[in-house]
Amino acid sequence: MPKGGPDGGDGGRGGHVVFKATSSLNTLTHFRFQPLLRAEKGQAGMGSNKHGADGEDLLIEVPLGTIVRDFDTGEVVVDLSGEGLEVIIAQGGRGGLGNEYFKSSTNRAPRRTTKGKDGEERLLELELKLLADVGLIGMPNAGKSTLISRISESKPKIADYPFTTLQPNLGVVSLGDYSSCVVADIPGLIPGASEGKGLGLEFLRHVERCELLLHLIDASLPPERGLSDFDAVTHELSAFSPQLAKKHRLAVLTKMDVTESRTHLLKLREGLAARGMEVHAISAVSGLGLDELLGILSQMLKQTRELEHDVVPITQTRNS
Ligand SMILES: Nc1nc2c(ncn2[C@@H]2O[C@H](COP(=O)(O)OP(=O)(O)OP(=O)(O)O)[C@@H](O)[C@H]2O)c(=O)[nH]1
Ligand SMILES: [Mg+2]
Repeated sequence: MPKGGPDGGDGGRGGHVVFKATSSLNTLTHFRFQPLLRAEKGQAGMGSNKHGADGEDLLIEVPLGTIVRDFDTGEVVVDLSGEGLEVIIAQGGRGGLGNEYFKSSTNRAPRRTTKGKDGEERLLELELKLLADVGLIGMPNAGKSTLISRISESKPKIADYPFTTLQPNLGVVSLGDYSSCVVADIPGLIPGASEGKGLGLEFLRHVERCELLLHLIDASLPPERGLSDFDAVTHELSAFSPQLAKKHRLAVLTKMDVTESRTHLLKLREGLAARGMEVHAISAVSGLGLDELLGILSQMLKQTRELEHDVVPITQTRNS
């Protein structure tokens, strides 16, 4: 200000781009339509020593279990595996300093200002690996969605044709004694899923983090078919990843309310036992075996949870 001394305020900080993990989202599809995420600019500093306002942070919700990687190096930036976890994915720029800042006893009329610092710009790749304790796997039509709808609040579409489920569904299942677990229903697997056939491949990685897999087999089909379906899914698991094949897996015979299922039961049990599987029979329609199944889940998860400790690598959490 002529004859009035320096009065240029500092510029505001640019907004950060922040990711927040939430269990209420199950897919990353919203990023497909909105791939460029830009937080608000900081305002320029103004006369009368007014600082520019900071830009608003851009808070983007991502599904719990999203892994953020640097697109070029493939390095994991953050694994958003904690509900509500907020992480700054790109730092906002710093506002420049106005001439007021440079005022001193020896320099009463500084003409100096500094430019701000550009905000961070990053190319990132997001991969979703849902966080569920228990994964439901099996051929299309095995009854996965029907089961999750019976034991949780999740209400997926259920129908008498393959590939009814197109996106994974998560459901919280109460296990009594104040504990609960998250169950994931994924689209059906077919032979060749590990090479990309059907829908399975894209979703197999969701069960990579599960403690336990329930492998559903439609008992109303002829037992030979049930067993060959079982083998086909087993094969896809190991072809996808050896770790996945090594996961604790329980065979669950479904649709036991159907008359044919009862006549198939013995053969299926024998065949699965010969494959080293523990077998459990249920009907999601009549409710047969469901309480026992949840009891088994509760026991198994208790064991694994006692061994496990939660370690989440975090780069920088917001407000820290
Ligand atoms: N009778 C009887 N029918 C069942 C039972 N569970 C599932 N079904 C039927 O089997 C069909 C397939 O069930 P879904 O739950 O959609 O099967 P899914 O495994 O989720 O199938 P995809 O999503 O296509 O992989 C539907 O017509 C269900 O009504 C059961 O316990 N008893
Ligand atoms: Mg389904």
